[in-house]
Amino acid sequence: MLLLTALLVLLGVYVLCRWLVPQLVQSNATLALLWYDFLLETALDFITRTSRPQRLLQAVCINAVRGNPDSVIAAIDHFCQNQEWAMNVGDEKGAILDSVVMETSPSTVLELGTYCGYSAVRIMRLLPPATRFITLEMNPDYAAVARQVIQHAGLQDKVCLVEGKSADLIPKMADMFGIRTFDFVFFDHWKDCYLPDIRLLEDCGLLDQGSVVLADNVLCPGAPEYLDYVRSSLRFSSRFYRSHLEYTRVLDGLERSEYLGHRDAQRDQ
Ligand code: 72W
Ligand code: MG
Repeated sequence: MLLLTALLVLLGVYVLCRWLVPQLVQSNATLALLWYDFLLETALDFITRTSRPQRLLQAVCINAVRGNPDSVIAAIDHFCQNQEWAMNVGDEKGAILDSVVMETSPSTVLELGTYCGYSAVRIMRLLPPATRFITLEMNPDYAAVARQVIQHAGLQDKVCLVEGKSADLIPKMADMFGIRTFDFVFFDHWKDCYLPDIRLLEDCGLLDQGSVVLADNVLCPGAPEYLDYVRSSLRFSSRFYRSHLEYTRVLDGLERSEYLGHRDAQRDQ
């Protein structure tokens, strides 16, 4: 009897965690954040003694074909749809990212916030080997996972992953890599760093006329000061791509801001 009760309770908890709560939090950003990024992640980290990026890497190693970037992307999306949500740009916004990358056809690319390497793989699979791609990640554990994800996709020779904070590394780009300007920059790190970092890129002269900055999550979690800045600055031409928060129905989107270059009259903008 006791055993039966215990089994029923366990089954109830499983159904709740696996289907009911995920359905309920699908459309509410705050609930989703609380559930996925706090409760579920803390519980699974504790139970499995691994981190979410490590579990994601495990799914890649099991399900993706070595040397096949598309299969790595599919394995991560499948893991995040069916096992655990994670903050990759995801398939829906990923398709917009793909199209902006292809229309820009950059020869130098900078990414801020590698996380597990999903967007790095996504971007680099579209570009020729000669493209310079630099991605910055401040968390050494995430960087280690991303290196293995990128290696699994066979893109390790095309991607340069640098560990450290964007504010420390951006000013060193010219010295470290001999790069003058970036044709394409993808922002997907802490949202309150978007504004200081786009200003830093400008101040360091790393944006050229026609350079495109694409920013994830401008609605959810949101980057309001950044949006105000790029939308009101005369040095940028900015447009919004409406989409949804990765693996959910919560409204989110990407902001594409093209740098129009310095103009003397706008010096004080
Ligand atoms: C950091 C986010 C951060 C990590 C990644 C999304 C170098 C969401 C979100 C999101 C690394 C840096 C963080 C700096 N690396 N990193 C860095 N700042 O980048 C959240 C949601 C969805 N320099 O917070 O180690 N991203 C990314 C979560 C939405 O690897 O991107 O797509 C919800 C839960 C709803 F419910 C931060 C500068 C110091
Ligand atoms: Mg993001």
